[in-house]
Amino acid sequence: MPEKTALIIGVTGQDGSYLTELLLSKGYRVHGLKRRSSSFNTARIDHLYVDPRSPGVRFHLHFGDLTDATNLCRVIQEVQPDEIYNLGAQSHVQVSFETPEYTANTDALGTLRLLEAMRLLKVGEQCRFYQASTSELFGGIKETPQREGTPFHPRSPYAAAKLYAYWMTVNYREAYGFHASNGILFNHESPRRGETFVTRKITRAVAAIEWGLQDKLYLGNLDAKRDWGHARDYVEGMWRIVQQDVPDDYVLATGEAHTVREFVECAFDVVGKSIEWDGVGVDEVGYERKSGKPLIQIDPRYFRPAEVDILLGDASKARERLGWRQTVTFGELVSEMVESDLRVITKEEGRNDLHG
Ligand code: NDP
Ligand code: GDR
Repeated sequence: MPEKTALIIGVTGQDGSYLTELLLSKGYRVHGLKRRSSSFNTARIDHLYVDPRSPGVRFHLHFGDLTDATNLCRVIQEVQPDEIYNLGAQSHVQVSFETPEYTANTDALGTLRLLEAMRLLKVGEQCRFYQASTSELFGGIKETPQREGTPFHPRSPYAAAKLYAYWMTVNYREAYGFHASNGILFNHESPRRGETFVTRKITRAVAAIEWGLQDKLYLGNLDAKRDWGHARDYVEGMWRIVQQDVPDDYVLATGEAHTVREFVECAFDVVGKSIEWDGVGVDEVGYERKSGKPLIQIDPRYFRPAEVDILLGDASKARERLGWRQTVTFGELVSEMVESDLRVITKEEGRNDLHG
């Protein structure tokens, strides 16, 4: 089989790093778009990077940005990819309320810029396109489980921007015959998850509290329910979506939802701390049962202007057509993230002595 070339937008993110690993393991040549930053932003892919002067290098990085159409055109023209994965986004829901215009520019118009670049450069006929769509599209829909035909009701500037990107992907498929597909992915996490998403915020805090470096964890809405899977499983699904002869849209989800509160309990459980809750609303506190020490407190700053109460997906279509299923359970995911942060935090703080 001839070697394929993939271009990953958002290569430095959680999913970008796992997808790069997957595609390299399949023999792909992988090109990634990375943003210029005043500090290093390649920690998640540093282990994959090889000096470009070495022979047989298959992983290459290009500077670029979804807000820069000429840059996207140039990179696509240079790389001539067989597959483009658009994982680039301002991906934080809470932050999108503070930066709605930037979020729209990157997440909505950025997707349009990519699709237009493919059309203008006439690569759309041979190049396949994957759009990182999201369960946030369902937002306000309380009816569960949510699947491909479920109506959309975005509840944030992020979700509204992603809704535009979703439909433009469908539109380029219908209007120009592009092989363009949406993966409607429910939350997926890992030890590489950004530190300000709730799961990683919790697992980092568990580790820091365990090592005596932090007293308390401040959180927002403990009752939100999410369908949490492992990012490594989900990038496998992305690849399978792109390999289909006919482009289409697919939900990837575990079919199991847990509250933020349950995630907290499960994470503290990994280090042998059992949590007891007392109080209501913003006065609720989570205590360590044994010592009575308050460990979790509510901070209203973390409540969102419009919340998404429940996301729970039905991935039957992906199971039947792609043969995709998740391999990591909720408990395994939480344990892996806590165990990893127990190692990372001590290393960061230079407190490796505490391992002993
Ligand atoms: P991350 O936030 O970890 O990664 C986002 C990536 O996009 C980073 O590489 C980031 O670069 C890059 N990026 C941000 N802004 C721009 C821009 N203006 N131009 C080019 N690149 C940009 O997200 P995840 O890996 O978790 O998610 C991948 C994609 O999937 C995102 O589009 C997200 O919205 C979507 N998604 C994620 C889900 C999840 O649960 N993880 C679920 C459903 C959809 P930098 O590193 O420099 O910040
Ligand atoms: P989400 O992820 O909004 O689902 O978007 P996040 O982890 O930020 O929030 C999940 C839920 O936890 C509640 N929550 C808190 N969230 C954060 N970040 N910090 C807190 O302190 C906190 N306390 C409670 C939130 O209110 C929310 O209900 C993620 C992103 O990866 C998106 O890019 C992606 O599209 C969706 O998942 C599917």
